[in-house]
Amino acid sequence: MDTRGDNVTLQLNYGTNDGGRRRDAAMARFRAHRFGQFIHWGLYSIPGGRWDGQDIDFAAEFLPRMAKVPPAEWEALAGQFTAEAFDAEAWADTAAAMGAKYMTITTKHHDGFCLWPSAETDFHIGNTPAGRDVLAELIAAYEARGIDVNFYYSVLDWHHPDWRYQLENDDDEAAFARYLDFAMKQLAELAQRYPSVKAFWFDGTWDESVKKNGEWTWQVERMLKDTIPGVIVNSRLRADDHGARHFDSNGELMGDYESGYERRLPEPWDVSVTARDWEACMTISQASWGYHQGDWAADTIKHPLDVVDMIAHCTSLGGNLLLNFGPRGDGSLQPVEQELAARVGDWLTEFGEAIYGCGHAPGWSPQGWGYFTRNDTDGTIFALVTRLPVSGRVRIQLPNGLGLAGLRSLSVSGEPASMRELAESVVELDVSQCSPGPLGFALTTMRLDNRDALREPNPDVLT
Ligand code: JFZ
Repeated sequence: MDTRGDNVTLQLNYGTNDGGRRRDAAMARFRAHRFGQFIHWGLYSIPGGRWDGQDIDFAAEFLPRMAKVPPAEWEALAGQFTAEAFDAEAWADTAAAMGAKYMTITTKHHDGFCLWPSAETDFHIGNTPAGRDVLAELIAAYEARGIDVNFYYSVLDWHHPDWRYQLENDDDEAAFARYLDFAMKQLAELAQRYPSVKAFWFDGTWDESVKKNGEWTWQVERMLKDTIPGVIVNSRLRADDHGARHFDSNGELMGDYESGYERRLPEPWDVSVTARDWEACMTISQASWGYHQGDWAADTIKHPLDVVDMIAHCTSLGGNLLLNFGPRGDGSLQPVEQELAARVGDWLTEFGEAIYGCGHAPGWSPQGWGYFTRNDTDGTIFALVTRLPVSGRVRIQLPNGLGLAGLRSLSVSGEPASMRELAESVVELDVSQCSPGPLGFALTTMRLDNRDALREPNPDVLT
């Protein structure tokens, strides 16, 4: 035990990584991407939230639990997994059109079904009518478009007989040890079979059984990093010696970035999150990750502007946004999701320079109209106006010493948006004479003129 001031630091064998925040090229690449596509696709995509004619709201991938589906009936879905409309090129085209720079796909969700032909179980895509290596197809298609591919893997496994939620006796301990061995072998398989994967996104690690096995989570991280140099691992994998998760018992982040923001974002003023790398994940409907055919899901689809706002919000706080897609059981994409992707992509095509490679602009507080971001390499500051008052006139307090260098807006027709200086460092953006385009008014970027001092790179985020 060593002491720093009044704080006691526990010696941990399975706590945080040595060296703190990663500054290597692979991590810099992940960070600069800022926007990725999440994909939940598996057997649950076939029933799409409906069992025996009944819609189960909330989460399609939880259907086997919520509808209490007998295990044999769930397994039988594998016989219907044809992937007849699956087209890796179409998925990758959609991601590219949206401006996603990476994609994270469910290799195995909680139901235990594997999207690759695993040697460790029969419950995999090789034993379905699809019978193709969809992960290899996706990697080829996405990487051809310059989009990185990452793997989601659920440690929780409803299908494996040795999975345990708790370890109450010796039999549980023995069974769970076999389970962890199985999962380790599956992960080694994934890393060896698909060596270009850039990151692993772990899930299903919240049960007591996993928390008692912090050493295993530490070994998984080591094994993956030994197998794929530079690979990135999220914090959700990890538990320490005492069962602390995400952050170790000394409060230090485990894994390479924090992955706890789920269907929610940090408050816009919570700059404490800029101390580390992080990624939030978000559904397109209100809640479901897997495809849900119910009206409830269709009725809660987010507006493209909601997504744009979230991308700007995350970037302004030095984080990434992972936006989820739920393809249907046959592999086809939902048109509503394709449409949303196209609209978000329109915005990123125009304003991506204020997102990609950008992060927190230190010192600027949120003012309600949107977000400041800063290019991490050259220090350029951007103001992203995503919210306008009904008057169409918004006042922006510019950061001290900055003047306006340029104003651009998208999806506004009629009179161009105008800008005037009300006072030193206070400008008013006026779109009251404009007509909204399909994305409304709230799509304006200002490029701000920096003082020379502000052009220095952010020392926190450069390699
Ligand atoms: C998990 C999964 O159960 C879900 O199906 C989906 O894959 C999602 C991405 O991850 O759901 C979670 C995990 C963590 C929290 C909430 C839901 N959490 O920390 O609040």
